Amino acid sequence: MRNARLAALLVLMVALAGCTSRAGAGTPEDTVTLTVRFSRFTPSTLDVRPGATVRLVVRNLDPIAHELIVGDQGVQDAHEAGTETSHGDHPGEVSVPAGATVETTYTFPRSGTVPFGCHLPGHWAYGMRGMVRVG
Ligand SMILES: [Cu+2]
Repeated sequence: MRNARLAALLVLMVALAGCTSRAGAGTPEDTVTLTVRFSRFTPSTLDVRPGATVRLVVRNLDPIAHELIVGDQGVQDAHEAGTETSHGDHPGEVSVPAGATVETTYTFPRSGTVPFGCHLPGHWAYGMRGMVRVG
């Protein structure tokens, strides 16, 4: 009888542990802070776990506005060519006013690399970009 109760408790504990180790979709598992200064991101290279949902906090120390766009090269090209001036509706895309700290959440793929950067005029070309390495 006592062993049966113990076994039930063990099953429950294992089930709960399973729940907590699997974050639901859109629930950040990690937080990374990107600092912007002189139109550069620091760090400019990030390592994340495969498939991780990451909360990205951006601290803009510059007296000018920036943005953070996370996404594959197609996303980056679209933003470089586009005219959208404010972001915040899509995961991984956020406007960063001068002196502000903002955040966005992005779910990375299972492998590969994902670029990020700022597409305000001239910023990408100047070097305001970086790379996320998955795995
Ligand atoms: Cu910028």
